[in-house]
Amino acid sequence: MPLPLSPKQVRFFQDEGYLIVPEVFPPSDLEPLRRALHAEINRLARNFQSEGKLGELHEQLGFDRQLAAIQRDSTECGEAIVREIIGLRGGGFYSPEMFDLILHPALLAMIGSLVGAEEIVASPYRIRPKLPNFGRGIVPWHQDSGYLSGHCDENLIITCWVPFVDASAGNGCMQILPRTHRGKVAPHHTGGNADFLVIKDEDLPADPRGAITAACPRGGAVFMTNRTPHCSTPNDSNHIRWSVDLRYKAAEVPNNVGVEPASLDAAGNADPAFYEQVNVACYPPEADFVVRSRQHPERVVDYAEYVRLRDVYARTRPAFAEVRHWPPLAALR
Ligand SMILES: O=C(O)CCC(=O)C(=O)O
Repeated sequence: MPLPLSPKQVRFFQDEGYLIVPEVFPPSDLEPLRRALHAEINRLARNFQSEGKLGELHEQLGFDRQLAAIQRDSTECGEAIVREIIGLRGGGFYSPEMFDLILHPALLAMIGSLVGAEEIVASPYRIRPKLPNFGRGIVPWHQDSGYLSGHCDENLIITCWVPFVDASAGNGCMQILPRTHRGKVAPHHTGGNADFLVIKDEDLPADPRGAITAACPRGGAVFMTNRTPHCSTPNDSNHIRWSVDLRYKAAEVPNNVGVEPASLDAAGNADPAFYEQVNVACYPPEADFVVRSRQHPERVVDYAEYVRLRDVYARTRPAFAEVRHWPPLAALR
């Protein structure tokens, strides 16, 4: 029986805005996903090889190093594979093994301690292959709410960051500003490193203790709130810092469960007031889906439905994608 978080861990999360649990599941539970990702990298690399764009596949280097070697040989192929894996707006890598991780009973037991054990909705995730010395992997200071619609600022959305390798300062784990998650969402700007959003230093919520380094071993997870400022630093190691950031929330938090994107009125969606009136998802471009429901167990998605939802959102590219506008960094310089 998977264990929920202890009351002490829950209190720590509530006070600090984050929690690192070094042992959520045995590290071997990640092997099927690591193998599936490795197979996908080989598939994409072989395609480039057959097009004459890539010489060596570097398969023998294994999951932790292969993509970095491909990137060294061909920036074009390396970056294309990274983009394909991360994806945006419904794209990105997915597989039964990825789905199994999202529904991992040990993770859901802990998420249940933070958002309520009965009803849990999962939101879009990002897999991040942070290559060694790869500038685009450095994520500037932000709160995840910066990426979400403003009507969800006061809601709790859990980021559950799961490394596929031991993550440390050396390979570019996250930095987190503790005890700063209760205020308003800080102003963000577009045009940060690699086009990520960024909070300028002077706008970062202050905490006398400064940032913590969120090192986390494989098999563990870092839990954060959507208003917890965090960033991630360069990978100075010789291997890839693989991770995924999963997102979960209670069923009461705005979501698009059961909403087929084509059913929303595009004209209405152009009006910001629209978002005040209806239960629009916190991140409308991608599908939310039920992963636990005591009241309506039939609503818990299976893999086929999960794939269908991802696909329909990716194809529809809803007109209501842009719900929050931040000023560009450059304009303020
Ligand atoms: O994985 C990283 O390097 C950054 C993750 C992040 O910023 C996030 O999960 O919001």
